[in-house]
Amino acid sequence: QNAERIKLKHGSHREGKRTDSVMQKWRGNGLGQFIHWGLYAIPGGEWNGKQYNGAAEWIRSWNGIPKSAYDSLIYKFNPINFNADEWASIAKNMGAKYVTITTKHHDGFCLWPSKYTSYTVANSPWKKDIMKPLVDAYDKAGLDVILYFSIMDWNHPGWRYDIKTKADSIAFEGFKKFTRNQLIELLTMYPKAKGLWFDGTWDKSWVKQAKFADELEAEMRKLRPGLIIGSRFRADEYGKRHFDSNNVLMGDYEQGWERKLPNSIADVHGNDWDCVMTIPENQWGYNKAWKGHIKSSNELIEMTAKAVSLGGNFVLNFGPKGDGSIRDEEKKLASEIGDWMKVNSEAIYNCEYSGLEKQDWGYFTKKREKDKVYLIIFNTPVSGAYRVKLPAKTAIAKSYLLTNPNMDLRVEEVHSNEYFIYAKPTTEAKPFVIVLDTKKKE
Ligand code: FHN
Repeated sequence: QNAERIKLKHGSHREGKRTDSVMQKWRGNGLGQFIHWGLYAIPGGEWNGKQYNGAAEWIRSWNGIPKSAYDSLIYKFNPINFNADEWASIAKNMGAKYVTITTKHHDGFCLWPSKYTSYTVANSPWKKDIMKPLVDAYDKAGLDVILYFSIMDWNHPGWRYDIKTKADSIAFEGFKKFTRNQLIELLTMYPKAKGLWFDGTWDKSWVKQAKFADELEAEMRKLRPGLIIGSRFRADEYGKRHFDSNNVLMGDYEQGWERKLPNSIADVHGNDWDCVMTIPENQWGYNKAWKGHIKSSNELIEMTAKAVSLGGNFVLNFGPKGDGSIRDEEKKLASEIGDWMKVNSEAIYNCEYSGLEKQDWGYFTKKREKDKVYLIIFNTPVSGAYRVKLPAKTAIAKSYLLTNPNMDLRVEEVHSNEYFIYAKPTTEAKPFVIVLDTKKKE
């Protein structure tokens, strides 16, 4: 197979999962929080009384707004209700183990006082750095921080969607230097950050920068050993993104699962991955008027369980308001998820794909390096019997409800290595967990 491989200078530089402790920690996180915050939170999806139909953080791209009027929002950025400790405590109480925060979204506005542009918090009425209190607060709460960074920058004069002329090329060279400077600046100013979550990397201009991006990634990794970078950062010299021309993942984990989840383990090709999810259909930044279906805490818990059952992390997005406060709907969902996590997180943290055949009642997860399997139940069978198939040489040592380890559940072997586990249907409409301790068959 190796002989058929294309020789790549700027493809993947590693095959298989990273095995170091930083990545092991990331892999065991299970649940994360995403924060989209910036100037777009001020209009909140509405301009002069008119609703923008797209995602609120894209409102600058709407014909209904003069670009200069949007850019002037910097003079209105004064989030008097911003409280980094409160944000961190909402995330912690939800059960999140890490957070990904927008340092700069596509509009180019920087939540840190970058010295490479004037379009930052430093020149807003707020004046102060936003990233520092956030990094410190989340770190203090025990959550890892990942910095979101959009390569695409609508505010920078050198940004191009494609490079077609000499003038484009000169402008874009300036933009590349600026991008490098900002990234090194972020890593230097916030050394506690564990990784970078890149976005806005799909345009031809950036896809053509295989060598530059590859070298920049190496420089960042050298500066911060252990740094986690997903598959959205760079393309190979043939313009292939996420997976290189030999189909090998580029980066430490697959970043393609946006607002969707894989359905089977085959979909994730043995790689680490995260799924980033919005609460309404597709709104990341604050939108005053959430429309359409708003996900319930049960749906979000199910997505978390499904992600972990297939070896990924689930990252739930929050879009704080322009004044810095978090909307009540998000706080309520976070606390409901947190209530569930407080009882059941043993089946989420440091868990992995179980290797067992999926059953109709819900999702299996398995404790890493242990013979402990969890059944996270979302659909209760009327019979009260939960079907489990185990590999030929494995038997059940003990089976119990996570909330009641002292009471064994009745187990019946209905076929060879196929079991029914009997648990009382719960009267409460909440997902619950059955634990199986397994052992090798004599
Ligand atoms: O365009 C952005 C969008 O606003 C949001 O930031 C999401 C988050 O994954 N990423 C981009 C779309 O892929």
